[in-house]
This record gives sequence, structure tokens and C-alpha cells, in this order.
Amino acid sequence: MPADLRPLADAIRVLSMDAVEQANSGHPGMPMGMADVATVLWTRFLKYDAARPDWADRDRFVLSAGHGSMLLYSLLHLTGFKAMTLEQIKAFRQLGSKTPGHPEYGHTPGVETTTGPLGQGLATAVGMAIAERHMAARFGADLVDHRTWVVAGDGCLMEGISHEAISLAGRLKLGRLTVLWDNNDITIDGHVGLSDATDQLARFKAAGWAVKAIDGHDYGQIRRALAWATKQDKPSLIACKTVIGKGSPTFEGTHDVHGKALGKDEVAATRKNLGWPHEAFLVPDEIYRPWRAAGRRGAKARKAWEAKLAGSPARAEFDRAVAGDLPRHAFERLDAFIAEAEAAKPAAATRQHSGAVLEKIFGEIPDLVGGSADLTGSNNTFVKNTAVLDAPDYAGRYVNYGVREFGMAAAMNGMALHGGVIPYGGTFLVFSDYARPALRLAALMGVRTIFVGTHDSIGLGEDGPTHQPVEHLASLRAMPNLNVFRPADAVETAECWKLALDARTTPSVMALSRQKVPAVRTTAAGENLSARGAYQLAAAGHPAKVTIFATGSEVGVALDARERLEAQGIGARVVSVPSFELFEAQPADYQALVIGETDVRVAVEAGVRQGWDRFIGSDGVFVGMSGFGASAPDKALYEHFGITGEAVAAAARAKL
Ligand SMILES: Cc1ncc(C[n+]2csc(CCOP(=O)(O)OP(=O)(O)O)c2C)c(N)n1
Ligand SMILES: [Mg+2]
Repeated sequence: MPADLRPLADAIRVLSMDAVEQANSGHPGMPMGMADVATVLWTRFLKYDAARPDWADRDRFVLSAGHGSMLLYSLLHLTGFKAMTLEQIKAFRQLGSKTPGHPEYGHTPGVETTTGPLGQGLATAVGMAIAERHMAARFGADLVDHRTWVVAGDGCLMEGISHEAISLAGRLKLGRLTVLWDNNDITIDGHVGLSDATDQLARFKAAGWAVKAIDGHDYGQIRRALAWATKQDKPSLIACKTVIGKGSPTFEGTHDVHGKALGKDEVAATRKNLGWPHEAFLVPDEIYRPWRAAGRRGAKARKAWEAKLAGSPARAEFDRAVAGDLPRHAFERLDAFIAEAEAAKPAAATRQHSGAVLEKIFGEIPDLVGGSADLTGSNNTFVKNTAVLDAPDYAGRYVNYGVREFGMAAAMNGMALHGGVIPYGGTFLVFSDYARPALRLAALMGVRTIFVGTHDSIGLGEDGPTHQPVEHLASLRAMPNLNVFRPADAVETAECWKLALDARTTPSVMALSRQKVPAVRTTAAGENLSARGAYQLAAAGHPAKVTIFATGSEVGVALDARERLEAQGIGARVVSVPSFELFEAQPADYQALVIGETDVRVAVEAGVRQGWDRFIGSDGVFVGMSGFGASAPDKALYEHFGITGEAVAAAARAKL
């Protein structure tokens, strides 16, 4: 290995240091420490073409240690990604730049996933590696044949999510996944030993990984280790012993260089120490040249791949899947299902309806890959006769995620980001808390992942308050760009699944009941009413005095209350609200029409009130939960907590 990589790596060090200095904010230590490893990877191993950041068969590079964003931005700039100009490097961390504090997917070409919340990049990369294997099995190695590389720090490996991610990757034998651990013994507070004494090599090995330790500043060792990684049939970990802030004479090897500008004097001293005579942000041509050549290294392979795709009989299907378009007939069988349900009026749990919906679309949408965090039977996520996605034949379409909610949700993000796959995965809604950080990144990135949350209220019964969501609907609704669906019956469940699949840049949560609920949509509407977010399900018989809003399993309760009120001559209308978010997207006049102007407005939902004042006003009546649930049969709980048609009618009458 020629020693001439050193100035190339120093270009990363200096650009990173200069950008952080200019912004007077950021993290120079990690990019300076990992510059050597990254240089070998990006000049010799990584398969990419800087001219085509969206080449479908490129290797994926994930900077899990997202605070080291200047490492990635430097690489993108030096290798010639068009969007990453020197001006962008100079505008590091400034409003509107392509160089935000942490890498943001969709914002900067070449950034494969948003990172910063430590550990999650690694878990997302596992999903990318799963998608790669699956797509390779589906379309053949001619079209899909790439690797996933992750740079992770001590923090990523300390986070609990790393455990879920590495054990899942090990079990699935994701041999094309390599983690480059920035083993610098430093985190923000000081030496890693302050808080951790884990033998990481032993930990990864125990999870089924191939492991190796190297000096992360020795180009020969780096090259040999990367070559070794490409030959493993297990996922591989390379522990790269590095010096944080390498090159800074005063701060290298200390936590002082983790996350702040070096200061003018130290920047000058570092330049001198590195033998880098050039002024700030100046990279000489003789260093740009080999970097740009590295950025073009993959062009030939990319063109050859494009030719293969052009000649492939699978081309149209491959392009469609990667673009994320649904097949033309995606919903044909589902539409028939809706018509049948309107006629047959099936009473069942909405999780069962969801399972029935999946039966109708799974065959029509080959991009769907399902799974569950060990609650397959409860979540109704498994479609009969589906093969399991597993080594050595990854063509299956169901992932046994194991008891790993966060790992599952992060992997789903990675699958969606990779492209060609539409992931859905289930657990109990209450455990959305365990997956929440990944839901948040899905929403922030704008990816289509579908999170199936069954057992969505006290209606799950005997498992008790640990398992009964109370605040979850409200808290999930608080998240921007997340559609929370709570369908009431078979028809709404089918409608909401269609909406989730059509939402290309918004993740969805399907809140589904464990318990049986009545059919409420019993006449053909001729349109997807759930798409409105809220709609009048039942008009008042008598002049309308009361409006009752409800979602999911409580829509039946609302209809019962309406009957009781009407029987007493009190006009009551019922509005079903399958999605707050889609309702907010409706025109103001539609919203006003649906909310109406009756004297009394009541909302019923087996969760907390937060958010409902939007519909009922601060003087409205809310029938729901104000604390945790209890362990008992579901009917007893609804009685106990007063969420019944009788109670709703009484509350409305009292208010009149
Ligand atoms: C989930 C999460 N918790 C905390 C942080 C804040 N944070 C950013 S970097 C860091 C220390 C990371 O240490 P390491 O990965 O070793 O990075 P290094 O200091 O070596 O660059 C912390 C705690 C974060 N970004 N994400
Ligand atoms: Mg560290």
C-alpha cells in the first residue's frame, strides 16, 4: 500500500477542522481520527460513482457516528459529488446548506440515512443489508450485488440498539455488512473506561460476527482488513484503533477534541504538525486529482450495470420496485374485499381485518416484506404460505425480527431507504415506545415504513396496564410527518392500508384492536372516506344537537350512544376519525362541516384526552382514559372506566 494516501487523508482532517472552525461548532475529533480508514475505503473498496449518487447497485456507506458528519461531507466533496461544493463545506451547519450538523437523508445527495442518534445508523444499516440480500435473491446477482459499510463509534456500540442490531445481523448471516468501529477509547465525558469495560470483539463474535482488530492509522492493515471483510460469509466487525483528533498536537487522544472547534492557534499548529502548508479550505490540485479519480472509479462498473439492466427482462419490474411505485393492480383484490365487507358486515378485531387485507395485497405487491417482533400470531402480520427471509435464500418475504422492536423499526427504515422493499412490521402498540426513536427518524427522513401496532387499548384486556396503551395515540399524533391510523372496521382497515401504501414520504402507524368490533361501514361509499381523516359516519335522525367523534374500537360505542340519544328524541351524529393527520390536511370548509355546530360535542377514545380539544373544544365532553388501565376482561374494563354507549349518551345529555 503506497504511503501516498496520507495527504489524501490529511485533506479530510484539514477540511473537517476548518469547517468546524468556521462554524465555531461541530465535531472535528472523529473525522480526524477516522480519516485514514475512510480514505482506504473510499479510494479502494467502496463501490460508488460520485456522478450518480442514486445508482441502485452502489455500496451503502452509513456514518452511524453522525456527529462526525464532516468526515462524510469531506468525502463527498473530495470525490466529486456535485452537490457538495467547497461553498457547502464552508457553510457547514448554516441554514439552508447541504452540510447540516448531522447528515440528513433527502437533504444531501450521498447521505444514505439520517444519523446522529447514536447506534441507530448501525441498526438502519442492518435493514439495508437485509434489503440487499432480498433484492439479490429476487432480481439476481447481475442486478443486485453490493455491500453495506458502517462507521460506528464507541457511543454507537454502547447504545442498547446495537445489541438488537448485531444479534439480528448475526442471525441472518449478513455477510455483506461490515462495521468499522472507531475504537478511539474516547466519548464526550472522557475515557470509555469511565463507563464501559465491554470486550466488543467477544460481544460481536458471540452474536455471530467475524471480527478483527487493527491499527486504524496503518494503511496496510486497513487495506488487508477491508479485503478480509469482503470475503466473510458472516457480518464483519473491524475494530480500528484510532487516535481521536489525530494531527492536533495539543488535543489528539483527548475528549477535548470530540466536539468543539480547535481554536485559531491549534488549527495553525495542526497544519504545521501535518505538514499541510495550504490556507483554510484550500486543497491543492495534486490532492484533488487522486480523490476525483477515486470518485470516478466506479463509473465503468456503473455503466456496465446499466447495460445489464437495459438488457434484462426484469428491467421494468426492477425500475418500478426501486422507484417505489406500486404495481398497477395493487389494490384490485382489496377493492373487491371492501365491497364484500360492506355487504357481509363482518364483526372481528381490526387486527384480524388487517390480516385479511394483507392476504389481498401481499400477492399483488411483491415489494412488501413483513415481519413482527415475536408477536406474529397476535399481530396478524403473516400471510399464509409466505417463505421466511433467511440465510441462505433471502427471497422470503417475512422477517422473524425476534423480540427487538427498535431493531425492527430501524431495520425497516433501512429497507425502505435501500429501495425496492416496502417494509411493514408488527408489535403491540404499547411497545411503540421501544421503537419510537426509529419511528421519529422514519418521519424525519420521509420514508414509507408501516408499523403495525395491535392491542391498541384497554380493550386488550387481561394483560393489564403494562400492555395497555393509554397515552400512545396522543404521543404518536404529536410526531410530525407520521400518519397514525386507527380504523374502526374491515372497510376502514382496508382504506387505511391503502393510504399507508400510497404515502410514499410518510411512515404510518396502524393502531389495531385485539378485541372484536362491529362493522360500521355498511353501505358503499364510492370513495376512500378514511382519506378525509374524519367523516360523518351517521347523520342525526332528529335535529342534530350532539356530535360524537370516535376512532377505532370506540366508533361502535359512539354509534350505540347515538341510538340511545335518538331514542330519546335527541338528534346525534357520529363522526369517525381514522386519522387526525389526514383530517388536518383537508380544506378548512370540509373540516368545519365535519366538526359541525351542534350544541354538544363529545369524543370517545380509550386513550387520553390530549389532542381531542381540536374536535370538541375545551368545553367539549371527553370519554376515555385519564390514567392507566387494569387487568380484567375487556368488557369489564370498558364498564369500569365508563367507556360505554350508555355513559357517552349520559354525558351528552348532562351537557345539553
Ligand atoms: C442517542 C444519543 N445519545 C447521546 C448523544 C450525544 N452524543 C453525541 S456524540 C456522543 C459521544 C459519542 O462517543 P463516540 O461514539 O465514541 O464518539 P467520539 O467521541 O469518539 O467521536 C454523545 C453522547 C447522541 N448523539 N445520541
Ligand atoms: Mg469514541
